[in-house]
Amino acid sequence: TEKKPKVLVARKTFPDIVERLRPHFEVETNDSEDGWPQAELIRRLQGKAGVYIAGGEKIDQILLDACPALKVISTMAVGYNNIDVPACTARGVLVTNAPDVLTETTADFGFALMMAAARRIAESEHFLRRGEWKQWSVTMFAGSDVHGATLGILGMGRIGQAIAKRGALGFGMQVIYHNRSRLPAEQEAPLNARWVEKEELLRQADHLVLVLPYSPAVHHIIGARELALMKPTATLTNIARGGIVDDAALAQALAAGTIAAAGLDVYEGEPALNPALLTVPNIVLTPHIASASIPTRRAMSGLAVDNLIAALTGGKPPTPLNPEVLGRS
Ligand code: 8YV
Repeated sequence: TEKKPKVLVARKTFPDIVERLRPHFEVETNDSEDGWPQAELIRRLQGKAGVYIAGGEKIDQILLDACPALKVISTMAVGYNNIDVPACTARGVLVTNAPDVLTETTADFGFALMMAAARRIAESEHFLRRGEWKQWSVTMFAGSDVHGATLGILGMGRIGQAIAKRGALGFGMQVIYHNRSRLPAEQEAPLNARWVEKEELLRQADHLVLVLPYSPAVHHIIGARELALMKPTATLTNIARGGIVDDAALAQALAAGTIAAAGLDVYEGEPALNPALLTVPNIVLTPHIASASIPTRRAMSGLAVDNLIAALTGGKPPTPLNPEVLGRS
């Protein structure tokens, strides 16, 4: 009898979803909540044909060279800046990600973070918890309006468009966006959305939300210079990736009143945080949970498993990133 291929589930996930792999593969799982150190990941990948990962595992040339049996990398994230896709393609390794299933949940969270920043929800809660609420005042934690304001979106992909839809249809916002490519007019119209240059986006947005994929080309694309172009009443929300924002410059801008408030779900060097971010009050900070609803995390995990099964059993993986690999034997 032919032996089943071996796969590694490098991130602990829903046990019933992992079960779906067992009829097809010999499965090794990570049962701790933490990712493995790189050397450990490489060691456990020996002889494995496929691996299930999340956004945190680094798949680079060194790992690929050290794991010649590896044929498929399936991430449960939509973002894949942790994976050297060209290096995988060069070696005939298929990479799949998990788009679409997290779009609406992530847009919900981006909107929530933006609203929390605008209306100073975290800041005022901390004040309350510290026992500092002694009297009511007219301007106490008065923030800025979300409804009717100008929503700026940097990165108008699936999640950006879902945020625009919330702003335009639910909150009567004007939407401006900047993206490498402009949406066709029939897609812009229902979102009340207008493409603008990046500088105009920074100058005009009342609430700026970052939803672009990370690449070295966009490292610190929001730094001191860009923050200085924004309105002093504006908010900045980052649900994209750490490194897009210069966190040190942001902390400084918030302390100086260059902008009013920020909402961050992602950080440079996370899970470590630039300590300066913790010293400014006008910021709401969450630990990379924008896609974290149970149904969505189950859907992401399920899609990653579907991709792994299809790719290694001669099927058609639903969401390949380098489908050109599939034709090769
Ligand atoms: C994930 C994400 O939670 O999909 C992404 O790109 O950043 C998040 O949805 C995380 O990367 C785990 O896969």
